[in-house]
Amino acid sequence: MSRVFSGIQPTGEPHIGNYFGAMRNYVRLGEQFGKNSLYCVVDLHAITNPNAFDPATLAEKTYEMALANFAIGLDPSQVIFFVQSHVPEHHELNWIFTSITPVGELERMTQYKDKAGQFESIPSGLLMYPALMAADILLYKADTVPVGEDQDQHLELTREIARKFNHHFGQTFPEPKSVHDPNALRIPGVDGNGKMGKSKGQGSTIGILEPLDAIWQKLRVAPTDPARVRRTDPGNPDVCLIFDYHKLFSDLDTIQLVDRECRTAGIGCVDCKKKLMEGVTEHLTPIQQRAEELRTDPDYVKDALRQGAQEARAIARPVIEEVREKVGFLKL
Ligand code: AQP
Repeated sequence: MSRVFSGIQPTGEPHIGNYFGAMRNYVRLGEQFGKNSLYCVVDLHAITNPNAFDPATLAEKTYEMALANFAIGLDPSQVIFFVQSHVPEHHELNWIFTSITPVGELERMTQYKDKAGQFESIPSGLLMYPALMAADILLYKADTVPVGEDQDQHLELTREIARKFNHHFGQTFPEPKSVHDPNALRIPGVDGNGKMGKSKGQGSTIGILEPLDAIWQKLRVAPTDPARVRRTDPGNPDVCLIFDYHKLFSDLDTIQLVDRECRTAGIGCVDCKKKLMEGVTEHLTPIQQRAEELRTDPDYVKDALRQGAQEARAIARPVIEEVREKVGFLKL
């Protein structure tokens, strides 16, 4: 039987990159795999990036991330949804994995190289991040991992760690594979500055719970095809992030219409953005309404997380017992 695992960092408001790239797949796979699908707010990962971590807001961001996942339709009574730091077995497996993972492999990770460049003094947790991610997945012997394309390199390393552990200590772990939404491989930030990412700040993101008028203000000034200087110039949708967003939010007729009309200068960028906003409103309004409903019950999220941590530990403990024995720790 397959098991699904994925994690999301409480480093800021969940955005449409997280939603289309990963979270929507959580719901789909959750319906298919039920309690064999585990989703986790990875707060231990979040503290590895000093730019995105503030102890004064970590708990609130963790709570909000859980709430957002429930608002998109993930049902905590159908799946296992929990917070990483509530299941200490993640630390233990992480430590064992760090002892079989060469530093060179970790230094080679693109995400590490991108992030490490921001710091004069690099936290070692940032380097160890992929070993902890491998521990997150393999602690549940998960083989299916719904993530954005940006996580593929980490998944490759997870498979390598599983192979290494199995080789040294005997067959224990599966070699997990990532699952992508082909329409949402790597969603660009609304500032036009690379991949949309929470830790890049609000200028990069369109939050799924962000007020619609604030979203419009961002779309209104978002860059489009730089070669289209005047309204009468034909544009190229293939280099326009607004067109990328249309592919996520608009129906096929609208996508084809803006594609055609942009190329012939039949539609201006402002009208194209207004059409996009219609799709955004239609998609996000029910999610935002559900989030508001959830906020009226002060216990819902915390009760769900308490239950989720218990369910996750029930799977994790026997795996850790097996690992301890295979590694050769003294048993009392
Ligand atoms: N832009 C994206 N397009 C497609 N998928 C994405 N994911 C993240 N951004 C995009 C996927 O969302 C899941 C959660 O990943 P995360 O918590 O690491 O998200 P993040 O927004 O990238 O958070 P960071 O690390 O705080 O931001 P940056 O990138 O600024 O450092 C994952 O499955 C991820 O693939």
